[in-house]
Amino acid sequence: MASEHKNLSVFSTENLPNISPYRFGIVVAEWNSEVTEALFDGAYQTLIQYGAKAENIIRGNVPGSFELSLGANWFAQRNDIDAVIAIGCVIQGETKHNDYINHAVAQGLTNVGLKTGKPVIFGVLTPNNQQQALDRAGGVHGNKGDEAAMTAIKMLGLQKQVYSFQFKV
Ligand code: RBF
Repeated sequence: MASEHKNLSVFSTENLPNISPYRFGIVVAEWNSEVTEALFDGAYQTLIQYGAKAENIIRGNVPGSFELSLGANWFAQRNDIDAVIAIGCVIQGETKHNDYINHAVAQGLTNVGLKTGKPVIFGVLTPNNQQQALDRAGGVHGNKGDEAAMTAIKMLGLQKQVYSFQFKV
Protein backbone atom coordinates (compact mmCIF):
# COMPACT_ATOMS: atom_id res chain seq x y z
CA MET A 1 0.00 0.00 0.00
CA ALA A 2 1.41 3.40 -0.93
CA SER A 3 1.96 5.61 2.10
CA GLU A 4 -0.11 8.29 0.36
CA HIS A 5 -3.16 6.24 1.41
CA LYS A 6 -1.86 5.13 4.76
CA ASN A 7 -1.51 6.73 8.14
CA LEU A 8 1.88 5.57 9.38
CA SER A 9 0.80 6.00 13.01
CA VAL A 10 -2.12 3.58 12.75
CA PHE A 11 -1.23 -0.09 13.21
CA SER A 12 -2.52 -3.27 14.79
CA THR A 13 -1.29 -3.76 18.34
CA GLU A 14 -2.41 -7.31 19.09
CA ASN A 15 -0.10 -9.77 20.81
CA LEU A 16 2.76 -7.35 21.30
CA PRO A 17 5.63 -8.64 23.44
CA ASN A 18 6.55 -7.18 26.82
CA ILE A 19 9.35 -4.84 25.75
CA SER A 20 10.34 -3.57 29.20
CA PRO A 21 13.49 -5.78 29.29
CA TYR A 22 14.64 -4.80 25.79
CA ARG A 23 17.27 -2.23 24.91
CA PHE A 24 17.00 -0.10 21.80
CA GLY A 25 19.52 1.88 19.79
CA ILE A 26 18.20 4.74 17.69
CA VAL A 27 20.56 6.23 15.13
CA VAL A 28 19.48 9.56 13.63
CA ALA A 29 20.76 11.31 10.50
CA GLU A 30 21.32 15.06 10.90
CA TRP A 31 20.49 15.93 7.28
CA ASN A 32 16.93 17.35 7.08
CA SER A 33 16.90 17.56 10.85
CA GLU A 34 13.48 19.22 11.01
CA VAL A 35 12.14 15.95 9.67
CA THR A 36 14.47 13.50 11.39
CA GLU A 37 13.94 15.07 14.82
CA ALA A 38 10.18 14.61 14.38
CA LEU A 39 10.76 11.00 13.30
CA PHE A 40 12.97 10.42 16.33
CA ASP A 41 10.33 11.89 18.66
CA GLY A 42 7.73 9.58 17.15
CA ALA A 43 9.93 6.50 17.51
CA TYR A 44 10.96 7.36 21.06
CA GLN A 45 7.43 8.13 22.25
CA THR A 46 6.05 4.96 20.65
CA LEU A 47 8.67 2.80 22.37
CA ILE A 48 7.83 4.44 25.71
CA GLN A 49 4.08 4.17 25.09
CA TYR A 50 4.34 0.42 24.49
CA GLY A 51 6.49 -0.29 27.54
CA ALA A 52 10.15 0.48 26.89
CA LYS A 53 12.09 2.08 29.73
CA ALA A 54 13.70 5.43 28.98
CA GLU A 55 17.02 4.20 30.37
CA ASN A 56 16.91 1.35 27.83
CA ILE A 57 16.86 3.68 24.82
CA ILE A 58 20.18 5.03 23.58
CA ARG A 59 20.47 7.55 20.75
CA GLY A 60 23.36 8.39 18.44
CA ASN A 61 23.62 10.82 15.51
CA VAL A 62 25.26 10.37 12.13
CA PRO A 63 25.84 13.24 9.65
CA GLY A 64 23.69 11.88 6.81
CA SER A 65 21.62 8.87 5.91
CA PHE A 66 24.51 7.26 4.06
CA GLU A 67 26.21 6.84 7.44
CA LEU A 68 23.19 5.12 9.05
CA SER A 69 24.36 1.62 8.14
CA LEU A 70 27.68 1.88 9.94
CA GLY A 71 26.09 3.67 12.90
CA ALA A 72 23.44 0.96 13.12
CA ASN A 73 26.15 -1.68 12.88
CA TRP A 74 27.99 -0.26 15.89
CA PHE A 75 24.78 -0.33 17.93
CA ALA A 76 23.74 -3.79 16.75
CA GLN A 77 27.14 -5.31 17.52
CA ARG A 78 26.70 -4.55 21.21
CA ASN A 79 25.49 -7.63 23.10
CA ASP A 80 23.25 -5.50 25.29
CA ILE A 81 21.26 -3.88 22.45
CA ASP A 82 18.32 -5.89 21.14
CA ALA A 83 17.04 -3.78 18.25
CA VAL A 84 18.16 -0.77 16.23
CA ILE A 85 16.04 1.88 14.55
CA ALA A 86 17.72 3.92 11.81
CA ILE A 87 16.15 7.30 11.12
CA GLY A 88 16.80 9.48 8.11
CA CYS A 89 15.21 11.55 5.38
CA VAL A 90 16.59 11.55 1.86
CA ILE A 91 14.84 14.13 -0.29
CA GLN A 92 15.02 13.87 -4.05
CA GLY A 93 17.37 16.49 -5.47
CA GLU A 94 18.50 17.69 -8.87
CA THR A 95 20.94 14.80 -9.19
CA LYS A 96 20.58 11.08 -8.64
CA HIS A 97 22.39 11.38 -5.34
CA ASN A 98 19.28 10.36 -3.43
CA ASP A 99 18.96 7.11 -5.41
CA TYR A 100 22.48 6.04 -4.53
CA ILE A 101 21.99 6.93 -0.86
CA ASN A 102 18.61 5.20 -0.62
CA HIS A 103 19.83 1.96 -2.16
CA ALA A 104 23.01 1.95 -0.12
CA VAL A 105 21.13 2.51 3.15
CA ALA A 106 18.45 -0.06 2.40
CA GLN A 107 21.09 -2.64 1.50
CA GLY A 108 23.37 -1.64 4.36
CA LEU A 109 20.68 -1.86 7.04
CA THR A 110 19.48 -5.18 5.64
CA ASN A 111 23.02 -6.52 5.90
CA VAL A 112 23.40 -5.35 9.49
CA GLY A 113 20.17 -7.08 10.46
CA LEU A 114 21.13 -10.34 8.76
CA LYS A 115 24.68 -10.26 10.11
CA THR A 116 23.70 -9.60 13.72
CA GLY A 117 20.36 -11.45 13.75
CA LYS A 118 18.69 -8.41 15.32
CA PRO A 119 15.85 -6.22 14.12
CA VAL A 120 17.41 -3.27 12.30
CA ILE A 121 14.60 -1.03 11.15
CA PHE A 122 14.50 1.20 8.06
CA GLY A 123 13.03 4.39 9.47
CA VAL A 124 14.09 6.39 6.43
CA LEU A 125 11.77 8.61 4.44
CA THR A 126 12.53 8.85 0.70
CA PRO A 127 10.18 11.65 -0.43
CA ASN A 128 10.17 13.76 -3.56
CA ASN A 129 10.05 16.99 -1.58
CA GLN A 130 10.05 18.52 1.89
CA GLN A 131 6.26 18.66 2.13
CA GLN A 132 5.92 14.93 1.50
CA ALA A 133 8.47 14.40 4.23
CA LEU A 134 6.65 16.61 6.74
CA ASP A 135 3.38 14.86 5.89
CA ARG A 136 5.01 11.61 7.11
CA ALA A 137 6.86 13.08 10.10
CA GLY A 138 3.85 13.86 12.27
CA GLY A 139 1.69 15.38 9.50
CA VAL A 140 -1.36 14.19 7.60
CA HIS A 141 0.08 10.73 6.92
CA GLY A 142 1.21 10.12 10.48
CA ASN A 143 4.77 9.58 11.57
CA LYS A 144 7.16 7.04 10.08
CA GLY A 145 9.07 7.12 13.37
CA ASP A 146 6.00 5.62 15.10
CA GLU A 147 5.81 2.92 12.45
CA ALA A 148 9.54 2.16 12.69
CA ALA A 149 9.30 1.73 16.48
CA MET A 150 6.25 -0.51 16.16
CA THR A 151 8.10 -2.57 13.54
CA ALA A 152 10.98 -3.06 15.97
CA ILE A 153 8.53 -4.17 18.67
CA LYS A 154 6.78 -6.63 16.36
CA MET A 155 10.04 -8.11 15.12
CA LEU A 156 11.22 -8.62 18.71
CA GLY A 157 7.93 -10.41 19.34
CA LEU A 158 8.45 -12.67 16.34
CA GLN A 159 12.05 -13.35 17.35
CA LYS A 160 10.92 -14.39 20.83
CA GLN A 161 8.17 -16.58 19.39
CA VAL A 162 10.50 -18.36 16.95
CA TYR A 163 13.31 -18.92 19.44
CA SER A 164 11.05 -20.15 22.27
CA PHE A 165 8.78 -22.39 20.18
CA GLN A 166 8.85 -26.11 21.04
CA PHE A 167 7.41 -28.71 18.70
CA LYS A 168 5.46 -31.47 20.44
CA VAL A 169 7.41 -34.74 20.31
N1 RBF B 1 21.78 12.87 3.53
C1 RBF B 1 20.49 12.69 3.98
O1 RBF B 1 20.28 12.11 5.04
N2 RBF B 1 19.44 13.20 3.24
C2 RBF B 1 19.60 13.84 2.06
O2 RBF B 1 18.59 14.27 1.45
C3 RBF B 1 20.93 14.00 1.56
N3 RBF B 1 21.11 14.61 0.37
C4 RBF B 1 22.40 14.76 -0.09
C5 RBF B 1 22.61 15.39 -1.32
C6 RBF B 1 23.90 15.58 -1.78
C7 RBF B 1 24.10 16.26 -3.11
C8 RBF B 1 25.02 15.15 -1.00
C9 RBF B 1 26.43 15.35 -1.46
C10 RBF B 1 24.79 14.52 0.22
C11 RBF B 1 23.50 14.32 0.70
N4 RBF B 1 23.28 13.69 1.93
C12 RBF B 1 22.00 13.52 2.37
C13 RBF B 1 24.41 13.31 2.82
C14 RBF B 1 24.86 11.86 2.69
O3 RBF B 1 23.95 10.98 3.33
C15 RBF B 1 26.25 11.70 3.35
O4 RBF B 1 26.18 12.14 4.69
C16 RBF B 1 27.32 12.48 2.63
O5 RBF B 1 27.30 12.19 1.25
C17 RBF B 1 28.70 12.13 3.20
O6 RBF B 1 29.65 12.98 2.66
